[in-house]
Amino acid sequence: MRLYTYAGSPNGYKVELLLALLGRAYERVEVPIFDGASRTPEFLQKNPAGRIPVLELDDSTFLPESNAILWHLARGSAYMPRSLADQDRALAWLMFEQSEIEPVIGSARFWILTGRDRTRRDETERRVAWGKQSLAVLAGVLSARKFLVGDQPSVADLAVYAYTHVAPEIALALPEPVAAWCARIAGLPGYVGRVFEYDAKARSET
Ligand SMILES: N[C@@H](CCC(=O)N[C@@H](CS)C(=O)NCC(=O)O)C(=O)O
Repeated sequence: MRLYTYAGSPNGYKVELLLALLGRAYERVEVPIFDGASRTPEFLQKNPAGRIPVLELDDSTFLPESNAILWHLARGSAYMPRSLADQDRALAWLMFEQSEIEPVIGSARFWILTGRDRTRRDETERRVAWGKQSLAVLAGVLSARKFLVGDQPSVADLAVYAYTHVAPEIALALPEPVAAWCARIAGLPGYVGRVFEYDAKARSET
């Protein structure tokens, strides 16, 4: 298994977190996305959308989209909910993450940390306010239960955790139930944290 990823990306991190929790071996290939490395003809063969993460499987096929990769890796593991009904619920959280967290908290964070907010102030403010609403949704759910689906950590928690736990970097405070849930995830055996840093090229908008 080979993972094409970028160290500054929480989308890439969510996959590496699950791989670590599962104790799975893989080859890691760093893709300098701000040098255009995810847009070369060669990389576009792996993912026509030109984005990381991409997982190269043992049969030499490529799987893009962080949450699809999580789903693939979680199959047959303790991180896949047992019942089909709970699997449906986990899938709903993966969709929630891609519509209410990643393009919301993730985009606002990227713009603010790389100075891109200066050219899109209104949109940044809109997404920060929207991110606050998404965190409130999570707080409501997590005030009543320990994990997002059932009473065990699952693929749903890992997908949602990646951009949620870094929300405080853009002054989006985590409501108490969400902070407590993040601490539960960070306490899982095999957990790996990550210090995300954008390289200098990420800060220049071309
Ligand atoms: N929905 C995709 C989003 C992936 C994504 O936005 N990747 C960014 C890094 S976080 C990327 O590769 N950007 C490089 C580019 O767009 O050229 C996923 O969850 O995997």
